[in-house]
Amino acid sequence: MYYFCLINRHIKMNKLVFATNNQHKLREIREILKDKFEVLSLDEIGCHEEIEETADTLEGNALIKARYISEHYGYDCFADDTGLEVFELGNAPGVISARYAGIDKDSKSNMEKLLNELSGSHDRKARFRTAIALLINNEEYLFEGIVNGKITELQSGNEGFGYDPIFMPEGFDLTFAQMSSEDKNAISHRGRAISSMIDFLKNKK
Ligand code: ITT
Repeated sequence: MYYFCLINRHIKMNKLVFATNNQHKLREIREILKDKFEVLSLDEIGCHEEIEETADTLEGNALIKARYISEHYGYDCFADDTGLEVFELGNAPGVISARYAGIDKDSKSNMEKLLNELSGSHDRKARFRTAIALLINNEEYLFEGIVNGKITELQSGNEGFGYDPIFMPEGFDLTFAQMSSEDKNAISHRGRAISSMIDFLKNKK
């Protein structure tokens, strides 16, 4: 009986909800965490409501999403909020990356707006920054992942999502959208933030 409980506890500890409505992110995270954690989607726990991201920092928004799931559904969970920070534009679009071209706009419009804002500019340095909030056993933890790079003049590649076709990571001649998901995950903002979270969870057990 005691043995059974231990196994059960172990299985439960390996389940984590990822609080995102972005199916691309979900796929990336599942690939990164495969073999380590069973990642449950919002759909799988029956959460279909919109969680409003009202904070003015990535960390604040990640915490809002993770706290919502923990409070309303009682699961251990984590959430990520990601921003593209362009130095020439004072780190815009940053926390408003998803709605840079307007509330109803999509990635195509966001990229077009960014390329217009940067047209003629020689300084195209940028970085992706991800903040992850983890809520486990009612305790909160934050992790960060950054990848430096630049904004290209044109869109290239069909992989990935969001701003990937115009972001070229430092040390590469390819945009994220020209890389396989495995190669992107190995160096990306999200991959790095998740690695920190995995290291933390390993040491916690
Ligand atoms: P959730 O809040 O439901 O997780 P979201 O799509 O709103 O999903 P974010 O606010 O974190 O996610 O993302 C802000 C914007 O940055 C959004 O337009 C994404 O498409 C884009 N983005 C996030 N991660 C990206 C990545 O790895 N590569 C390219 N663009 C990314």
